[in-house]
Amino acid sequence: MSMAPLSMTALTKSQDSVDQKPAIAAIATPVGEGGIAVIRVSGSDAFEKVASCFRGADLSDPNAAPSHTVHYGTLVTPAGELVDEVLVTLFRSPRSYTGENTAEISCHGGVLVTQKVLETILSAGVRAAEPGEFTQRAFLNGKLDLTQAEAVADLIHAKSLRAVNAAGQQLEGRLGEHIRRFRQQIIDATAMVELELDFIEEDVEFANKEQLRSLLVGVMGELDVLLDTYEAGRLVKDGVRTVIMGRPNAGKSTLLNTLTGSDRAIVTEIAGTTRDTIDVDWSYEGLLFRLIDTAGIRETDDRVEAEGVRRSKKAFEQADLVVYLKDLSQPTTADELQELARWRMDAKDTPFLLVGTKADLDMAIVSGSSSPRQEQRLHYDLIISAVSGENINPLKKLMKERALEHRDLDGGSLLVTSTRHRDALQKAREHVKQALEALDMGLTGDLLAIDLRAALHDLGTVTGEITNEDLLDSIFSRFCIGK
Ligand SMILES: Nc1nc2c(ncn2[C@@H]2O[C@H](COP(=O)(O)OP(=O)(O)OP(=O)(O)O)[C@@H](O)[C@H]2O)c(=O)[nH]1
Ligand SMILES: [Mg+2]
Repeated sequence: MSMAPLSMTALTKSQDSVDQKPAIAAIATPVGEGGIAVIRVSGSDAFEKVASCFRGADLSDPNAAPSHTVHYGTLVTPAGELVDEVLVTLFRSPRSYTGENTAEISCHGGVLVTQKVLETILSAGVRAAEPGEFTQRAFLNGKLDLTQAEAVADLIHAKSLRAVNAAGQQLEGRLGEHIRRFRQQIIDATAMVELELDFIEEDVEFANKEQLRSLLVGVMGELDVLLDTYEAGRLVKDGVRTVIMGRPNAGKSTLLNTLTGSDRAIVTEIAGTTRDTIDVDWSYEGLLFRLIDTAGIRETDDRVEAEGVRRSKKAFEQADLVVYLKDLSQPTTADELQELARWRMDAKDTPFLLVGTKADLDMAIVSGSSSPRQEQRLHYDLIISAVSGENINPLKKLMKERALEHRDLDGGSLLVTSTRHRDALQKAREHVKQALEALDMGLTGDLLAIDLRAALHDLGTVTGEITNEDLLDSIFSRFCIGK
């Protein structure tokens, strides 16, 4: 008996040739006023369409307009009306981003003139591109694997240098290479199993059971190493969700403003000023923090404030880092001590910083209104003052240190940054584990092969060897139009 070949279902990607698809067009630069704007046109008939409204070299003639050349001319409407002076850069298939014939029209960078250029191209019978459609075509034409296509969007949306680096590595294809290596190892394992299946009637034991076992153990170990990077990868890509919390008037909003150098949050001496959580992105030494200022926690009859407190608690539950502020000018009550102990406990493994604020004021402990015994039970990580600036830089350093503690992150390592990849890798790992168990239990090769095929399938979904319309739609809808 021999197994069916390792063919994959729902394989929509063309491997070798470029699909002949009609041209699409979009503005590739941000909407706004600038020196120039770029309109991108891609598709098998892109050059003919652009040529029909271009006065200059014959762009559809490969001799007059070879690949990777730039042509000056004017763009005109079908009625012959001048639209703009433009430069058209040509990339002939397959030597382009999408793999198709692509023209990039550089025009003057005004909002209306750019729109008019696009409309002129559309009036020549070109369809407006959907978000991410150029990159989707690049993927379907085998120019990029799916991890690389996703990295393009990550790079565009990156809000910190580390996120840029992580996306850059993925764009280079490092994740894809890893996955293809895993797949090859599993294909090798499947081949060993199939060999055994060929001889099953003759009751041949795995000649190479140990070899198969060590191969699978190796793959599982490497999958674990990659999966372990997800926690750091998520922080790098999405930012460290940092919740600033504490009692009303502790100085939370002041700290948010001080860290970000803005006046984003309203600060007053009235306890209960902040009613809703406020998120501000803040990048420090290449790491993105998503700072969340919360409503001060207290019992209240005010319905708006109570809702604010509920939101503060929710933010706390989702935090990657908690910065709890305690106003040092106020005595620490026994209630507050208990409350603090509870927050610490509820934070579980989430790093928790206890920070004393308003160090510039007379401390309650000094003025005698708080008992030294109570204060001694509080171990402040730092004591700061937003007014004098005392310890603000050390606080930034400490926040970064604690956020990355136990989250392996050295600059050069490859990170899994997407939940989609993490989920697929986890599933693949589970199937490899089941195959190993089947092997150890002495189950037959056909059962083992089922698990191995499932693992191959899951890995294939990461790089896009296996894909379907829904998955592609959900990935490319995250892109901007023109990419
Ligand atoms: N002297 C001094 N005053 C501060 C400091 N930080 C904040 N304050 C003052 O303390 C008061 C409360 O500050 P906020 O930042 O609004 O406090 P909060 O924790 O956001 O308060 P709620 O939003 O009401 O929960 C304001 O009058 C601030 O100017 C500090 O470091 N030193
Ligand atoms: Mg506030």
